[in-house]
Amino acid sequence: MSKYNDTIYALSTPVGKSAIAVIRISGKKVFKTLEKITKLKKIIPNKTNILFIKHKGLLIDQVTLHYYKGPKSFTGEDTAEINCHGGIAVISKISKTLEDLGLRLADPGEFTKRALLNDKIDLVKTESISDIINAETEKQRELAIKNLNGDLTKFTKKINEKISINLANIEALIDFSDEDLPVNILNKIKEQNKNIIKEIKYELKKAEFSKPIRDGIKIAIIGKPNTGKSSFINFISKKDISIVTDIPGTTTDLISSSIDIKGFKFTFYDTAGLRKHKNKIEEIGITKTKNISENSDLNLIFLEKNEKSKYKQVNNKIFVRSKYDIRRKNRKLPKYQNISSVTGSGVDSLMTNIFNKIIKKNKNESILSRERHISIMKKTLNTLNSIDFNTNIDIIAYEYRLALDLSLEINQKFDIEKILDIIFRDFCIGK
Ligand SMILES: Nc1nc2c(ncn2[C@@H]2O[C@H](COP(=O)(O)OP(=O)(O)OP(=O)(O)O)[C@@H](O)[C@H]2O)c(=O)[nH]1
Ligand SMILES: [Mg+2]
Repeated sequence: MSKYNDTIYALSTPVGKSAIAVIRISGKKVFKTLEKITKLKKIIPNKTNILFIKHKGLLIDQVTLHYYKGPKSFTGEDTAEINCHGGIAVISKISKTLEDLGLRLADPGEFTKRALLNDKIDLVKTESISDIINAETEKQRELAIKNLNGDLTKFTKKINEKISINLANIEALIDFSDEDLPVNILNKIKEQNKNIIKEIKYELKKAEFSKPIRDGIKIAIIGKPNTGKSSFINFISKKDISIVTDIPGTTTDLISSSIDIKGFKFTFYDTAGLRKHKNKIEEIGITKTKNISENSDLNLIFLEKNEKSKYKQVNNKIFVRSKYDIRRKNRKLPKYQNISSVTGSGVDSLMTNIFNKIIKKNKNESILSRERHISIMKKTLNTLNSIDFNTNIDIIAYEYRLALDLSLEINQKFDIEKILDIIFRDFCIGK
């Protein structure tokens, strides 16, 4: 049974003119609504119904209609998908009709939220639905579909089960006095604990690679004024996203551009660079540069001359010298990546270098990629790691229970309100 009393509707396809648009409705009033707008006495569930929709005697559109009777639907409630023509007036008329009939426009992600709270999908699947919709590159899609397919749920179930079994074995020892503890059983428990730790560690190690896939790889472009930073971001983005002039200090704010390189999402940030500021605007710009430089996966440092030593404090860097086309006799400085944002020379080689520096070959991606999952697994690992098996068995059991509670959090709905806001922040209306 659904936990909701109201019936919602939303356009599930993007706003704008298109061949077909899908309007989704879900809730107790779905069937009554369909009766009113179709005048049909019988709508066959799970079949394509082709019909005209009308309201108050007015013909609105010819549509195909899918009706799913709850609980056998995505949300667990009565649900319908109206595939109407994707004209702006059609969408607006159907929306208005549904409002007139007492339906409410859904909040972002509300269909999925209902599916979760009506126990049709688990928390991890909810997150992967958001990830698959938001996936912009092939690698992000691959990662999201693995989790939608249940790979992460399988992993966490396996870990939870192993921790539970070990906990049961520990609890079985509670009745023994500390002196009479069966040493062989305690040793087995310790051994098993080590195995669980190893499995979690292995997955967390791989996650170092998966998280940047999900979140995108951040590349900061820094360096002195007029070194060609903005020209470079414009060149690789194939459009003028950042202002270029010969006046030093043209760029003040962060300008970002995302580029798909072999299925990976790379986001480049053009910056004001690192230098002394002359006014408040520049000061803010330089603070932003410092932040992005410290939090990026790689820094491209555009050099004016040989001021390499100025950037000793910057980690993960590639030195670049631009304007190769106008440098004296096209002088190539072997220590740097020589490029030109006018002719494009050297840019491909720089991009390959960036890719190879970040994407390590033959790395298996982890199924852990969300910060929430990684942080829960890290906390579980720390708890398991810190257990002292020479102490009193009651204390060991207590700490083991803590570890189990932690690892269960990945797919448990307690404290749901706290995490729902975080998860549904990324959803669009209609999903
Ligand atoms: N010939 C040539 N000129 C370039 C190249 N890259 C940049 N320039 C020129 O150098 C000047 C500065 O370029 P920008 O891209 O604005 O440099 P910037 O590093 O972003 O400068 P700030 O925003 O002031 O920090 C402009 O006049 C550009 O046209 C290049 O590869 N070749
Ligand atoms: Mg600039």
